[in-house]
Amino acid sequence: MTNVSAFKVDARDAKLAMAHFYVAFIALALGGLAGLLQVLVRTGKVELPFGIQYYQVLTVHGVLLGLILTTFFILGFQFAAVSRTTAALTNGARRVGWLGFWLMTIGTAMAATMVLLNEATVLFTFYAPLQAHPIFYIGLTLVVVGSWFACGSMISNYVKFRKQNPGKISPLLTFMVVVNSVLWIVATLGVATTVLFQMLPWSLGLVDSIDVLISRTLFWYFGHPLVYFWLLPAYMCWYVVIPKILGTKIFSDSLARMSFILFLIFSVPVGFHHQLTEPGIDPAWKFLQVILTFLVVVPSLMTAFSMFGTFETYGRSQGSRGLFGWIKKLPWGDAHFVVPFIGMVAFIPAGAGGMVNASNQLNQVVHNTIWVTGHFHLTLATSVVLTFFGISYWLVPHLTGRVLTKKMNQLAIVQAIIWAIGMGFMSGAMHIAGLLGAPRRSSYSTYGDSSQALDWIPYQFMQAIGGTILSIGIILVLIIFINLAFFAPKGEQEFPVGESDENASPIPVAFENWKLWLGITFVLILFAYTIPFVDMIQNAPVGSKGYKFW
Ligand code: HAS
Ligand code: CU
Repeated sequence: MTNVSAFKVDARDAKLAMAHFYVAFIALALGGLAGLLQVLVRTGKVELPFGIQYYQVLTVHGVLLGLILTTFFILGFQFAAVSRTTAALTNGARRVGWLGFWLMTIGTAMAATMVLLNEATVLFTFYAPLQAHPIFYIGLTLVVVGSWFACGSMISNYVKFRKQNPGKISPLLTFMVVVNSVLWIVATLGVATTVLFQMLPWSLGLVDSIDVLISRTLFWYFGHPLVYFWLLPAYMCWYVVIPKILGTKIFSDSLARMSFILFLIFSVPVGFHHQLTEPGIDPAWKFLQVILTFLVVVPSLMTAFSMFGTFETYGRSQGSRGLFGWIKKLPWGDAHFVVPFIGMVAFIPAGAGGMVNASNQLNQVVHNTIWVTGHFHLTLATSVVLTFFGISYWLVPHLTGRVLTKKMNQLAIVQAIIWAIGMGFMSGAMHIAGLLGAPRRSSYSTYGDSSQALDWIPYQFMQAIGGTILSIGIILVLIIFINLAFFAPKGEQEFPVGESDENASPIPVAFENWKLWLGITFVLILFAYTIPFVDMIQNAPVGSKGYKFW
């Protein structure tokens, strides 16, 4: 098992994965710069040059980091994971993968140009009544369609495996990639519908008005599973890669598959937890979706349980004693472990905050405050992103035929610690200010000189300190990425994939029963959304010129 080359990602697939990573890390550089500008502007001491608008910078930041960095990184990682654990892509599948990549890249360039021209200052959620230039929506559509090509290409590899190995269970990592790809396809149907049938015709001037409630509901039908599309690749690393890095077995292959299936089933019918304060949706349906939201917390609790199980098993095998003795035995000098581990620790308060958000009454306190911004900087910008950095520290050299040197390993650990400190300040200040009622998405200038503005100044400064520290963190990641892509010494870096215990009970074949899982997924979606949509359409307001769009 020590022969690394037997477990390598095919060289042609490696190129495809790396192409995705180049775009992802360029997005990180530009989006990070926008983030720094924002925290500085929010202190009220710095003004943006050249007439650039605050909300324009905020849009650049959110779109590049929340939508572009994530999608490109995830698809690149998933291509590599499938190629490594199943088989190299067929030539046809690889071509479809490249087609998807170019569609996404062209779409990104179109959308980014419009944002930079201040023609699409609509924030990363881009929902009505904010309106962008049609080219922005066409660009986003190309990104989504391109991602469908990518997902189709990965799924085709899995289908081929199933045909060639009847009755055999698929490799865990490939199975996880398929779940996440299916989740993504189901989710993006919502955003594609609102963009193509509502926003684009409206922005082209073909219709005078659109139904904002329907548009927002379609957006959040997509927006919540979107956050799990970000999270699941991090969970792939936690479940499958971390045990191998520790040199121990996967805690339970079946449990990991079960938790992924639960994400598929419960991710989509929960979008109303972003709309709890919106009129026009019957509280009974909001209540139902809140219950479903608490059900989708379960697979995360299973993941936490599984991770603690892995760490403790490893610690005991190294001779640890007592309840927390295993902590001392963990490999604290190995960036491949430490970086995602910091992400995991952050996910404990991050997840608790999510449950606060989802609790109807508590949501009334935090909704539209900067608490929510604090929440997603812990979930996405810490747990998920640090895990992505951790992945790239072995995956990039694996793909480029290089190795992570001791020096870079040290720098990676320093980077993650800097990230944790910076985010501690920034996200901490956001959570506290949010509880005190500070609005989200506001610049100093929005408050004017009101006394309210003065209340938030100490918190804005804490955010600026945190944001500045984070910018140093971004510079370090970029240094490491460039080193691993172009300059690190040649060699063979392992793509770690954990194995199950030989004594584990067999994995139920029911996990591969897609008719069953997709069936349940659609039934739940129909249950949670049909009547609310009928209500919205029947009670739709009439547009300004008497035009009723739906
Ligand atoms: Fe969220 C808003 C609810 C998870 C991202 N969320 C957002 C927004 C974003 C986002 C971007 O219900 C803002 C959207 C906007 O612009 O308006 N969220 C939840 C819930 C969860 C959750 C219930 N969110 C995430 C994840 C995200 C993310 C993950 C990105 C990746 N969120 C909400 C709600 C809102 C919301 C409302 C709307 C708020 C509003 O009013 O607008 C759950 O999935 C969380 C479950 C997590 C756990 C934690 C398990 C812990 C683990 C770590 C184990 C650690 C170990 C290490 C083993 C239960 C797995 C231990 C070692 C030691 C030594 C200690
Ligand atoms: Cu959500």
